[in-house]
Amino acid sequence: MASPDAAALGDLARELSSAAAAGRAIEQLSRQRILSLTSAYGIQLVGARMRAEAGDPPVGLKLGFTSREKAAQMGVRDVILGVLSASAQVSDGAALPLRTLIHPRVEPEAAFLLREDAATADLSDETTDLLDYVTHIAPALEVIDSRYRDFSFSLEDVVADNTSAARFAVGRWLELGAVRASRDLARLAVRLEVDGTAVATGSTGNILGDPLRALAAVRRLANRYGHALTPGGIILAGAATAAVPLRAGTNVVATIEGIGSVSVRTG
Ligand code: OOG
Ligand code: MG
Repeated sequence: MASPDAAALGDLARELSSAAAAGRAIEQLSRQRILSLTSAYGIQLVGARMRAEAGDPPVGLKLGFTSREKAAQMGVRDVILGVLSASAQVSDGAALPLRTLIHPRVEPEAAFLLREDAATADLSDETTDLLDYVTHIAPALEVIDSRYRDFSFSLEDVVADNTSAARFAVGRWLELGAVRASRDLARLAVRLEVDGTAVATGSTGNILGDPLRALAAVRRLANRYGHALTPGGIILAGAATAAVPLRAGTNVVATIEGIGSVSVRTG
């Protein structure tokens, strides 16, 4: 088995993008070739660039596997970074059609909003603290939808597949300083409800011990693999619980104690 060259990375990005467009799962890329983590991020970034060129620009970044429960659910260890594209965003309270998705799952998350000048942050400087660039925090939910059969993959596969990113919704932004003045961000209860029933519960502390630690992970991974910060962009800090399969015709609500709720109606 050989490793993919630059042209092959483009072909693999197109294969994943076609799978997403058709709503059909494909075999894990790592079954047919040797896939390094660097090649996997290369495929992910080519895919994001192709979407941007087609009029769907990045609006932020997301972390995956920041929660131990999630990492155990998927059998992986490392934290991973993905790109949030504009078309993936669904408004709070809006309809979210599942028709085009393969086997969607939902997870409750926390989102950070970056300042306009965040894109000027020197990511290669280890003393750069992205917290200095965060203005707001909000409850969020992410819908993940692996393009791989059976939602099963290696770390490299899921990185190439843009960390299963499919849809996300963000609730009302609160000023981070004000929230931190009255709350310990590492100890807020998180709840995911479907049609009024709690289907997953956890704590913001499940996100790397403290969701603010997500910012250091974003700096490190973005610098290492070549992701850019979007001015005024969104950062999804990662799930606080395991992901829950989504069904059509339900009302899904993610709540972070003291911060608020965000919802979508699946169709
Ligand atoms: C990868 C995405 C993980 C999170 O919040 O942990 C993720 C997957 O589980 O398919 O988004
Ligand atoms: Mg997630």
